[in-house]
Amino acid sequence: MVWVAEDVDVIRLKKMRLRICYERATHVVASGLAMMAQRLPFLKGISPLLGINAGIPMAAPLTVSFIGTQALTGQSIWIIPTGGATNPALGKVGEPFQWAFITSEENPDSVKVEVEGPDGYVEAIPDGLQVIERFSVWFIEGVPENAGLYNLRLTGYRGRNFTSTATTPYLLTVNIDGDLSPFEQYIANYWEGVDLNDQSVVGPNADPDGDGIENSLEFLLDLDPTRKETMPGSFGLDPANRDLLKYEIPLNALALDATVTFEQSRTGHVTDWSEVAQENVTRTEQSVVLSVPADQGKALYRLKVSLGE
Ligand SMILES: [Ca+2]
Ligand SMILES: [Ca+2]
Repeated sequence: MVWVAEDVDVIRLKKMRLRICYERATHVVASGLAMMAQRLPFLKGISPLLGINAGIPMAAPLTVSFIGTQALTGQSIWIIPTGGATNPALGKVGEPFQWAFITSEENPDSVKVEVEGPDGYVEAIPDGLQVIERFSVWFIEGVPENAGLYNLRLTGYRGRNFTSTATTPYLLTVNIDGDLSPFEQYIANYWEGVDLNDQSVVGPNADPDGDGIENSLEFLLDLDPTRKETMPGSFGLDPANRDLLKYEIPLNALALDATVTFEQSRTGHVTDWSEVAQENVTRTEQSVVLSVPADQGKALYRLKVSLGE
């Protein structure tokens, strides 16, 4: 998968006075964004969200009945992890996952599983998982397809189809580990929760801080995607060769897998861009340097990044 963002640096030469203007161009690769949305975690780096009874399963009341318990005694039926199930539960993309639970009284006939989303809990389950009962033990199991930290809410019902008396909702955190790309890890350092599902915030082409530098470039340039900044780099005549203009831009060492190129244009028209010859571009772990003749008149250059996997 490759997605592309472009920024345009306009370099004008006027009577040896150098002026840099800055523009932005957007190039959205829809299929790349769709895959990105699936691979990003829901939540990252939060403290475990424990169910209200997670720490005291053995203290659950054992003498109440399923029907009318809340009204009669103020107590309720608990969902209890069993068989070594932990909360948070850990899993890995592509590997079998199982989380077992029972209730403190009477086996429920149905269990509703909800996932916390941008608008609260919705009935859902992470892709690849299902909820199933075997011999009065309930399981959330399957092979998870997407990495993420999912907040689930489990509620058991005495009747089928989520009817009759309900258990106290049980909050379960499921952390599905995946191999995050350096860009995804960078994004996860700045956002968590529902924001990680919002491509207008975390997408490679998004610019949530409004500084005209898209997230993929913020990553490449090791900037802060949540704070307005200016394009980094130094520009001027090359001290080693006064016939050359030198534009040096510092890079994020973690973006070594990203492909960085410059494109040039005389007019800026959309069809009038060509890649700068490789001999004029020097890429190292720390920087990329563009060197071009100083006497060529008006020319426009844009920095282009492709984030591969
Ligand atoms: Ca930005
Ligand atoms: Ca920024």
